[in-house]
Amino acid sequence: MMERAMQLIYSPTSPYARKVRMLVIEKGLTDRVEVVTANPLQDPPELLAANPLAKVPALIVGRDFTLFDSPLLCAYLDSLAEPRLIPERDDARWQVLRREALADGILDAAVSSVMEGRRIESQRSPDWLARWSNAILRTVGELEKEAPVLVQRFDLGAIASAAALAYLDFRRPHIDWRANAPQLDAWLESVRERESFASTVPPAG
Ligand SMILES: N[C@@H](CCC(=O)N[C@@H](CS)C(=O)NCC(=O)O)C(=O)O
Repeated sequence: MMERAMQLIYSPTSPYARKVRMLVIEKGLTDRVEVVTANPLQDPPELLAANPLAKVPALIVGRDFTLFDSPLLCAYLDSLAEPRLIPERDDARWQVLRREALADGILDAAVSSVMEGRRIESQRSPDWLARWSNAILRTVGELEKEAPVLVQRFDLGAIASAAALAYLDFRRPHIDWRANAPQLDAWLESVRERESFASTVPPAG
């Protein structure tokens, strides 16, 4: 009997969802994961049923079993098939998850900045915007130290890093992250050729 596909609720511009979609492609799981688009800001019922936090991505694994928060989705999907993109061996595992956390932290600051920028001007906080920009640049600097490892293996740390840097280009183009990250810049260029990256580019706008 054919196994029922899981459903990944995502928005085409969400970088967290892009990370999960890239992992699905890298692992060859596209037949097992059906993608369903949703705008989280409109609180669609299928998203609220899958994730009370009303955030994408969310994964409907089966009846009464949904998962949310992209690191958890990635860990679950990674457990389903080879190749493992989160190593099982201790030290390598924590290093990969640490890189994912750095990249996700860049996203948290960048997404918060985007939302802040959408508020009316009198409600925007220049202090918070500056704080998030500083956090982004410091963390890109930390990821730059990891570039020699990123070029070696396209694991979850690399997928998350590519999704985060590409999101900066997409939504925060005025942040010149390349100035102090030449190795990451060159690495991201090489990632552009991968199908998982090329087929998940967000639509303009
Ligand atoms: N920690 C979450 C963050 C997900 C997230 O913030 N997604 C955004 C879209 S990029 C969202 O759904 N926002 C709607 C909201 O915050 O209400 C993850 O890693 O999945």
